[in-house]
Amino acid sequence: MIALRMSLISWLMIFCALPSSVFGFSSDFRFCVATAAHQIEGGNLNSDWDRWEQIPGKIKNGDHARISTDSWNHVDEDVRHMKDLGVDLYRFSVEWAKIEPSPGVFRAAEVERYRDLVRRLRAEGIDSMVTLHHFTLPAWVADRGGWDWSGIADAFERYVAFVAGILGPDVRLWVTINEPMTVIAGGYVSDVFPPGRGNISLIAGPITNMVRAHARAYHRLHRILDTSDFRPKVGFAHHLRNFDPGRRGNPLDRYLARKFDEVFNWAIPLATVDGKLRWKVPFLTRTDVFIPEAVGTQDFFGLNYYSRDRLRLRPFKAPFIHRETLRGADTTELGWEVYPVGMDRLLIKIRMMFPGMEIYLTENGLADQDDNQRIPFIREHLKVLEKHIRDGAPIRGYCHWTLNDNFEWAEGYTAHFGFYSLEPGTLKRIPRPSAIWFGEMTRKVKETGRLGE
Ligand code: GCO
Repeated sequence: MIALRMSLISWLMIFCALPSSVFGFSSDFRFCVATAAHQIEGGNLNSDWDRWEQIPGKIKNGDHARISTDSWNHVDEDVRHMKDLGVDLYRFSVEWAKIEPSPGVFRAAEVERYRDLVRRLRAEGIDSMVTLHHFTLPAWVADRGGWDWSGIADAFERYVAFVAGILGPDVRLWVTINEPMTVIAGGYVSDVFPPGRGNISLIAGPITNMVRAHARAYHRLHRILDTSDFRPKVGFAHHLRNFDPGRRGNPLDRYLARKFDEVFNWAIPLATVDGKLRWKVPFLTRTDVFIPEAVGTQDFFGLNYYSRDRLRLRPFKAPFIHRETLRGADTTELGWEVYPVGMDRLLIKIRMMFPGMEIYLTENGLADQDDNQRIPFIREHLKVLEKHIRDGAPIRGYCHWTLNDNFEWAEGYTAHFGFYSLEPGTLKRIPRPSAIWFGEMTRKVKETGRLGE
């Protein structure tokens, strides 16, 4: 009997000592919403994107971001809504074109606005994750060649140092560059983003400069901010997609999917492991450079996950590469396949390639004006996270894209990613049913550690 009681007690002790991950979401798991300055603030007049938006035909309906959600005049409302959503992390970006509108001219007041926001959020129990580059460049950087300019890493580092000097220790989580490969795909492979080069053979230079700029920012942030009891975490936010062959048995399609995966998904993350940035797509693009300063420059893996592409190669029919969606698949307002399994597939790979590295879902979301799909979409993706967390993965947070409907780049205002829609004219924020649900769900998960039914 005594022996039995002993063993019961030992079992109980072992049970209590088990990491909370075995049960699911720990109490310090972060729920979060994500935004980007150009998409929400308005008035970003000294940027490459503002110019781009003036070119007829570039943005659907001739939309532009000059007012957008006018976020600076709606801070009270937006912070209140974040509280309603139950988030304790807000991912937003600071705007280089506003902070350094011409070379070497830095506007402290612009960064102080962000600092006030950070403090304001903190007072409400919400931490900040700050992105330093989210698609837009100052027009003067674009004039010098943008990501092709050999001086861009220096200039980026200077700007980052200025921001860090003001935001300083109030921010623990930093994203240097958001979705570097989306900038490349949109602005260099195709022409839907500035600078609109539309030529895949030109991608090696700008990608190399992005990795260099990231590495310089990474080291500079740590030099400025690390102290004996404070060490911020710095990383990228990578947009990873699942690339699958359009025709399963077709060797051309399989090859294409493999190459997209190699270049779009992994070239940059892997360069932060051994400093080697390399890929090879015969006849189109190849590179092999060593960037020693990039080694070890991800304190966390930031994953933006949305969907998958099925690729079909048609060697004799322009544009040669066709992206398609599985027939009958559930798709969003933008035609993107709803595919939570893809998040699982990518997390498996990330955990294998970056063992032990903390992971943040820096973005996940969907365009869904009617809000019919948002709740199941989020639930299914969170289930995937829960599975990985139970399996011991150090997944630290989930950022939903996004708080309010906003300027969706080339799609203008036709894509509705927000928990809140905006009343035309007044810009009053109106909650979609999923916003209410999300608030209840985050509270329940914080209490129980489980997603539940
Ligand atoms: C991106 C960006 C966001 C988008 C969001 C929805 O992935 O393009 O990070 O700026 O708005 O992803 O497309």
